Amino acid sequence: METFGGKNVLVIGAGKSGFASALLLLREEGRVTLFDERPKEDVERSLGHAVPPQITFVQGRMTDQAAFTADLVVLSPGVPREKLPLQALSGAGTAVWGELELGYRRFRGKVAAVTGTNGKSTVTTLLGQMASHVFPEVFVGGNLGTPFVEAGGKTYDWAVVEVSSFQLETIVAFRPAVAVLLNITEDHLDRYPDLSSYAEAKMGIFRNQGPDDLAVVNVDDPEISSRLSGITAGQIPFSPSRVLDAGVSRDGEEMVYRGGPVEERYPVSILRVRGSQKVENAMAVIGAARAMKIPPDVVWECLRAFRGLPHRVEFVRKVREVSFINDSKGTNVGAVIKCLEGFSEPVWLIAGGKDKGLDFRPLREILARKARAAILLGEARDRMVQELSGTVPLLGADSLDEAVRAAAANARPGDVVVFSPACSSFDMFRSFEERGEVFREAVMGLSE
Ligand code: UMA
Repeated sequence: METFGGKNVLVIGAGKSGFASALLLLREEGRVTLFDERPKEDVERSLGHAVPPQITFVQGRMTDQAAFTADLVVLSPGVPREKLPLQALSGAGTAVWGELELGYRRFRGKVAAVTGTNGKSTVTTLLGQMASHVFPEVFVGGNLGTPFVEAGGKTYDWAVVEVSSFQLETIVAFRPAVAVLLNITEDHLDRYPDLSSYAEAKMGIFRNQGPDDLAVVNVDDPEISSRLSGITAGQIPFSPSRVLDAGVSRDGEEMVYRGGPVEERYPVSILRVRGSQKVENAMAVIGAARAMKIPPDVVWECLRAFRGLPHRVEFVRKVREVSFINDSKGTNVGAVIKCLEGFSEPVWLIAGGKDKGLDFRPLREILARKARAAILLGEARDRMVQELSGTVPLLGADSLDEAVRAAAANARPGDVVVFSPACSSFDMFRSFEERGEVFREAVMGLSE
């Protein structure tokens, strides 16, 4: 294993993943410089840690001059690649890795990786729970929250890692034994020129796999099914709508896995989570569990016991017969559609946030079918009004609290108020979690 003792290492971005990478490289006795556009005090406050004195902190962008003296550049997922002289660096033979790549090179054990536009945290968590029932040492993390590099230095049976398109942009050798791709719909168009480039970044999860590895793929998704020929790993397909000869499919009220002589059946009724995406997520987990040789009784029990993650179609409270649902993690249009599909009651949708350049028009049909009205807020509000007008009444709000109060004042008994923003949170909040908590507090503050 190549280590960086005594070598010159530059880490770009001092967030969770950059800081964890810097600490790992410091333990290897690398000479580490950490760059961030924010002042050191801000960075330390959000990390909740001081940057150790052995790490040189530089506020600002990495200069070309610094780049060309480096033995390794570690790029954080939130830093766009265009900010680095990548071609020149590769010409000079300098390694440019993301934290995922560094984590992979330091990891001892097998890796199951999960990506997709929506559902990846849920699938990673559930698969991680199943794996932890069967194998003594399991790491669960990645984009979900705990950086993968934190697993370095110890031996594991498996890592179950959520990986994002940003992280997959900076892999070199990352090769998961099991790779899961859930779905691909528009997201992050402030980072990618079009859906196709975003989809190609997601397909990177399969790039280094060989025939002994396994790929669990949603063959109902047109962006995925049109790219299946590029996968060299063995495939376990899943389809929420069709019956497949092999793989995981829906047969009436059952989810069925078929592989050679093996057949396993799981009733949809054992799933206790809300939302229409629950079957798709469960099928992906069943396929991945089979790839990891997790016994069916463990799969069944964990599917049955799982109650869902916070901020994902999460029930908060009923006030005067109106239910309030927190889906703050619904940060793109596809997630909102899937969330709304799960409700038969009339919906008051609260949406809006940071504008990522997504097309909001695919929401028109579902709003007309499911919603009484939409209450819009945040940076994307005006564009949402333009693209959604003529569907249902559109109201405006200047804060999440005001939106919740407006919905509560207008909703009728039996309605459901759904906060599923279709946007990221960074215009008004630090994270989707903070935004979800603010929503929850506003709902808890309503009087009966
Ligand atoms: N920064 C710069 N220059 C830039 C951009 C950022 O200096 O041009 C600095 C910021 O000031 C900040 C740091 O870089 O101090 C932030 O780095 P980062 O945005 O890469 O974030 P991390 O804190 O390292 O968190 C990352 C993931 N963030 C992103 O991909 C944007 C986290 O996913 C992940 O949990 C964490 O690593 C651990 O793996 C978050 C996310 O929003 C939850 N992911 C996206 C999603 O799920 O849709 C992909």
